[in-house]
This record gives sequence, C-alpha cells and structure tokens, in this order.
Amino acid sequence: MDGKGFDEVPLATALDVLTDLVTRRFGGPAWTPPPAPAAPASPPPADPAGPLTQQHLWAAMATWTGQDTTVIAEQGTAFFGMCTQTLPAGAKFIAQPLWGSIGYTLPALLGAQLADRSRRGLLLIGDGSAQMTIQELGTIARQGLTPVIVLVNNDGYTVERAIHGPRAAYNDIAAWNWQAVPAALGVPDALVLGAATPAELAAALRTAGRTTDRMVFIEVRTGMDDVPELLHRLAQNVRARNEGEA
Ligand SMILES: Cc1ncc(C[n+]2csc(CCOP(=O)(O)OP(=O)(O)O)c2C)c(N)n1
Ligand SMILES: [Mg+2]
Repeated sequence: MDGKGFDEVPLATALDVLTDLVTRRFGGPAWTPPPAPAAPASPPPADPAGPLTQQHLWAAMATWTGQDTTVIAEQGTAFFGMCTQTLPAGAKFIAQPLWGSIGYTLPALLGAQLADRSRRGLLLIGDGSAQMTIQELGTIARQGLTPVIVLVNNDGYTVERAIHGPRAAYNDIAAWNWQAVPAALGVPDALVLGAATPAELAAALRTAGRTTDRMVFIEVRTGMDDVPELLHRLAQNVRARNEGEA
C-alpha cells in the first residue's frame, strides 16, 4: 500500500483495516452487495424411463452426496455440472479449474482416499479424461479403497464439442468397453453398474450407498451434445470470442 509492503497479514484483518480506511475516507462503505438473484425456476421432473440428461445427472449426484463424501469432479461436463450444485455441510469438493489438466481427478481420488480413509470418495469423470489415467484404478483397489466412480460415457470430448468442432474428429475418442475395464485393470471385485435413464441411475446410486466394502463403478450414458446450463453459457461466449478473432 502506497509503496509499502505488509507481509503475512491475515485476509480477515486486511479487510477490517481496509473497510475502516474506506469508511473514514468516504464516510461510509463504498460498496453494498447487489441483491441476491432470484432462484431459478425448478426444472420439470425427469421422466424416470427417459434418457438421462446432464441436468438430472448432476442434481442427482448432489442429492446423493453426504457430509462424509469427498466429491472429485473432472474438468469436463462433470465440473461445470457440479460447481453450481449445493452440497451438504461437511462434504468436500475437489476440482482443478485453473490448470484444467484432464486425467487429474482419478489419481486425485487415490490421494484423497489415502489421506482420509474415513470419507467416501465420489469421482465424477468423463470418458475422455478417464482414458488418460484410468490405470490407477488398480492402485486404488490394491490400497483397499472403496470409492464410487461415476464414469460419464458421452462418446468423447463433449466440453470441447460445445466450444469448437461439434462433429470434428479430434473430439472423438475410441469407444471402450467400460464395464470390462475395472476387471481388466486389477479390480475383479468391483461392483459394475450402468445407467442410461433416471430410474436406472436412482437404482445404481441406492446400491452404491449400500455397498461400502468394494469399489462401485457406474457407467452413465448421456448425449454427445448434452451439457450443463453453465457450460452452455460459457461455451457461447468462448465461441463468440473465437469467431471475433478469426
Ligand atoms: C491434458 C489435457 N489435454 C487436453 C485438454 C483439453 N480438454 C479439456 S476438456 C477435454 C475433454 C474432456 O472430455 P471428457 O472427459 O470426456 O468430459 P465430457 O466433457 O465429455 O464430460 C479436453 C480434451 C486438457 N484440458 N488437458
Ligand atoms: Mg466425454
């Protein structure tokens, strides 16, 4: 401040001092918070037997999350779907939107679970990201860890499709037999489930809640172009900026 440095001042103290200065200088707080935005209208209930949508998926994952759950959301649709949800007090949320390096979350799940075995890990990861670091599934099992892994199979890089090249080949990935992957990578006792409708997801999540003695691996299917509302809006802005630069 004014050419002087003040090291190691806790943020709360700094804010108190700055508020005091602003009050004395301007005779009152210079800024008042804007009114809270009106709550969005709740979406219509999903058809239990219809296709699973991203809107339904992330809300259902937030509802499933408990106070002892550590949610880890990969930097695809999972992050954008989960970062707008409200989680219960005590729940932890791990993501890395700053670096955005895909594949981070599966080893992050391993680390978080090793650091605290009393919490249940819930990994939310896309098929493209999972193909980067999936081999650590075997290490997770070898360490006796029993997380729930929700793998979003939407045939490739959906977050990238939303920004550029919806049908470009570089957003496609090889189609894997995901349900065979845990056994192939050294987790023969994983409980492997699949869900393509809200009803199937509800059933899988009920089973996952009861099954705490082994890894639960749920492959969920969502549409190739289906994205959470936040990502839809962000992608529109990025697309517009890219077109302006062209
Ligand atoms: C190491 C690395 N490579 C590439 C990217 C660019 N990138 C960001 S998100 C993404 C695709 C993620 O796809 P997926 O995990 O399937 O998530 P989805 O959006 O389909 O749910 C890619 C390739 C990146 N962020 N980090
Ligand atoms: Mg994907």
